[in-house]
Amino acid sequence: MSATLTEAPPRTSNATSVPSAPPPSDQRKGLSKKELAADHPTWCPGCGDFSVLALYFKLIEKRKLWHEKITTIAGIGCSSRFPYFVQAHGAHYIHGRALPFASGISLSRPDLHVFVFGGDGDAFSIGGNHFNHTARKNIKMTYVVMDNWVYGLTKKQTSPTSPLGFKSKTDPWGAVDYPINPMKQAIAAGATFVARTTHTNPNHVLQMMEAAMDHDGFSFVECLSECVEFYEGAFDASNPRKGGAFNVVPAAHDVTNEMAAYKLADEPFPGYFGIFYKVTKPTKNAKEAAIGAAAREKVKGLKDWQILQQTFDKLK
Ligand SMILES: Cc1ncc(C[n+]2csc(CCOP(=O)(O)OP(=O)(O)O)c2C)c(N)n1
Ligand code: SF4
Ligand SMILES: [Mg+2]
Repeated sequence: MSATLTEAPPRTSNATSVPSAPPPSDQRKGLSKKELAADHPTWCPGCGDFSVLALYFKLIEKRKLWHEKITTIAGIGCSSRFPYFVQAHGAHYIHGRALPFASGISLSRPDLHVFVFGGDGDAFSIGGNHFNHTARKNIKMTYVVMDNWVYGLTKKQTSPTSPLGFKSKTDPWGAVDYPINPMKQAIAAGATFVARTTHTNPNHVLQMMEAAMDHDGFSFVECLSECVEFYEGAFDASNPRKGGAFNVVPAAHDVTNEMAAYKLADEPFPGYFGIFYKVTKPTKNAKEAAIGAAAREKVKGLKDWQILQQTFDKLK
């Protein structure tokens, strides 16, 4: 995590409006769930999304991220209602467009950690192109896709991750289109951190979100999150409490080996859980910051009008 995430906010007011200095950053208490929770979530009782929200609160509390250092962005869908329920800066944005919006925040505010939450439809259907491009640009943010294999908000249409044969309002005879594999897609698109977890294993969700947050680059986490209303039991085979198997990524797996990561991602359901892929590559944030610094160096000491004059002179 960058040191700036835990720094106290800058003091901009004068002494009369700020009677005493804020406590040093290492003495400031982490936010409690009470301070982080906004509206009561409107999800159906039993929806997997509750678990992801609770663990997000836990992560913020554990890592002492303060309101002014977090931003929570989402698109549209049940899962994308997420920012409504978080008492921090954020936006519930256009369907499928959470990532470009989040990219702008990430590039312009390096002191914030940008978290994006959303569903499988938002990420891989309408937002499919944005997913690929944000990943290949390696823009620093954490993207958690709450994958329930269905469109929940619009009441049961086939999603890009619905398995073949899934009966929905758009496929009453059963889905005929081959589903995408989010892990393979993320690796192929160029994401530099790719992990998989499931809402039924809270410790693991927290572990994956924390590792993703600490990654300097585009970090993607697929979190299976059951829609109890329109796809009940979808993930039972991954839940030991329902007779399924929760297989963690083997300790010998080399997270920097792309081919090995594909191999893990290719396993049939329930597959593996953990970090499949993690590499270090320069981020777009770092590259743009370097371009900006070099440009500023060239005009160092000049007034704004002199910089403008130089630009006009060049056009002559
Ligand atoms: C441009 C546009 N097209 C379609 C919709 C309707 N719509 C809203 S949410 C959604 C799908 C959401 O599915 P997903 O992202 O999987 O989220 P979930 O509700 O399952 O969490 C659709 C098709 C919309 N709001 N805007
Ligand atoms: S419809 Fe499904 S995804 Fe939406 S809140 Fe209900 S259980 Fe969750
Ligand atoms: Mg969905």
